[in-house]
Amino acid sequence: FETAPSTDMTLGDKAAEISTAFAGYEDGPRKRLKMDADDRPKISLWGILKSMIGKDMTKMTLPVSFNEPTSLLQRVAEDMEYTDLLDQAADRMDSTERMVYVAAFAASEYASTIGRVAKPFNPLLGETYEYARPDKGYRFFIEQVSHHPPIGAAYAEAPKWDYYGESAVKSKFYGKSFDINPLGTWFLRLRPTSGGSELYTWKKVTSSVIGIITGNPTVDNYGVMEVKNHATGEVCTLEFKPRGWKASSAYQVNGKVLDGNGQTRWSVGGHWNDKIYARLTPGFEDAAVGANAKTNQAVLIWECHARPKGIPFNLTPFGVTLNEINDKLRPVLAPTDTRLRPDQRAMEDGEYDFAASEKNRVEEKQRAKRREREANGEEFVPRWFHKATDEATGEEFWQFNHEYWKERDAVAKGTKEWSG
Ligand code: CLR
Repeated sequence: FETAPSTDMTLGDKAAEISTAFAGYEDGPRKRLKMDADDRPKISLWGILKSMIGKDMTKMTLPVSFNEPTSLLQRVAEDMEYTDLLDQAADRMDSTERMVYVAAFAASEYASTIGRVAKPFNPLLGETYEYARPDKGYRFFIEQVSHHPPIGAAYAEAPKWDYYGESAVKSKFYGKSFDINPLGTWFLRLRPTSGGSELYTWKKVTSSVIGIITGNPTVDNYGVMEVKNHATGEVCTLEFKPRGWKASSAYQVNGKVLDGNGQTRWSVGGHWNDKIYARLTPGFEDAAVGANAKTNQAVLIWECHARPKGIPFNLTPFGVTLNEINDKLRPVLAPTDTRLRPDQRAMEDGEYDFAASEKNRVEEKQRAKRREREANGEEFVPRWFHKATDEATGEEFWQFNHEYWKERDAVAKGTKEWSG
């Protein structure tokens, strides 16, 4: 694997633009929650769920102790844990190598689901969430643009890539399993350091809570993911094996990278909870210029971060950083930001009764607002995204208007206040 030297000056401009988002993030991400262990009451999932067969998640009223102190918006931000792979992808000279890293990124998004059988807070309509990482050079933003069906529209950007799409989840409880189908397409605009730009797209696979009846609930992820590079015609298909009855298929993911002519160039595989490797297809060794990929030995592409035991709610160390609030961030956050939700904050601090009553209160307020809109013949209009059609795929998507960070910058500089 050979790294291309950076020649593109616009990368520096982009970095400078993104850095305006870093006001408030000076202290670096937090390492722990207020609590060291959660003491949620252990209730049988089946006992509560058995009367809800056929329902989707939005229609289920569950005790707050089934929640974890993240919102669905923040769960989308968890996709950012392994963006190093995108930076690495951009630095590769060969487009099939770039694909290997992009596909590993798409698969890495599932590592955080281990041990997380809990319901994220359902975002309110118009709720937003921002997350920036000066140390990694990216910023992320998402808005809840629809309540029924629940849709969050997201846009993340770094000097070498933009990652955007919608998280629209269709869920249904089948009794045996609770299935969550993400419907939206995800887009990655990669700016390889060797020049040009490439659009990649993929759809997420099915997440499912299994083992509910047997009292051993587990999150599984399965299905076929197709990552496409629209600039070159290369495709990586990744099959996430269902856990099934054989322990050996648990967490397994396998696939291959096909070039524009449909020829297999790489095989990719491993476990989405642990490591992903890539191996060159014999006969194509010349394509990879780097030393370790010359032979057809497997190259380690991705490795899951450690999951120390004893973090409340089984969060990952990355997940712990998401709902942080401090005196630097508070004044610059939009008033709609998840971090300001009192119910979720109470949950995080272990005040479950207060979390439940606050959750009820904010949801009632939202219902009242909706009735008011309906009475006035008004429709909710998202503030930061609007519907558009993507030229490469012909698909509808939520286009970011890029106003959020500008407005926030003005707020941080004290020249403006968040409006309405
Ligand atoms: C998986 C990774 C994707 C984005 C995504 C969307 C919806 C999430 C899912 C992830 C993980 C599992 C999830 C789901 C919504 C509900 C479901 C959190 C993050 C939980 C496990 C359902 C729990 C239900 C019971 C407690 C009843 O990139």
